[in-house]
Amino acid sequence: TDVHRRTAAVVTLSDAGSRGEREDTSGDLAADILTQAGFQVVARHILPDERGQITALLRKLCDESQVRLVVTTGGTGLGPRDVTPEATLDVIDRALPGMAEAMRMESLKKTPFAMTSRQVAGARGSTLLVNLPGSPKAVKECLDVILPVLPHTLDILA
Ligand code: MTE
Ligand code: CU1
Repeated sequence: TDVHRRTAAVVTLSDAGSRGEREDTSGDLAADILTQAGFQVVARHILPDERGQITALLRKLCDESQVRLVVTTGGTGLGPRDVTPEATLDVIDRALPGMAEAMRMESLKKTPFAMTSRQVAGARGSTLLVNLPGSPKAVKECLDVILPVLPHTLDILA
């Protein structure tokens, strides 16, 4: 695939969502914002908070689908089932801690609860993976922080 096409995947991590018991408002919002920003959202998934299932999907999106950007939402807190950061760390080959810290730092100006997300970011091959917290509000706040730097970051990664 053409590495200069701005393709993205949105992956929602939610036990209830994966059972169809909860509308994927956060995934919808992430996809809308990315589309508005010029990305082509080529994949949408909802998975339960299962580390093995998440790592398998993330690897597939990077290695087979070769999307440029994978955005996850949910599963980043300290809930007993939250494993999104661990699954992401399982698959990335280079961490980008500054991007996760920037999202937390800016978000802290809006809510002290921003400090309770363990969200991480990093690269696998030429795909950038970014965790967002699960609420629509957090999705918007965090994407607002990173959108301005995504084009250049993806150019460097390509
Ligand atoms: N980050 C931003 N920008 N805005 C928010 O409202 N909510 C926090 C935090 N990060 C929040 C945020 C809350 S309340 C929680 S519990 C954690 O993200 C983890 O959320 P998650 O487990 O749904 O990923
Ligand atoms: Cu919370």
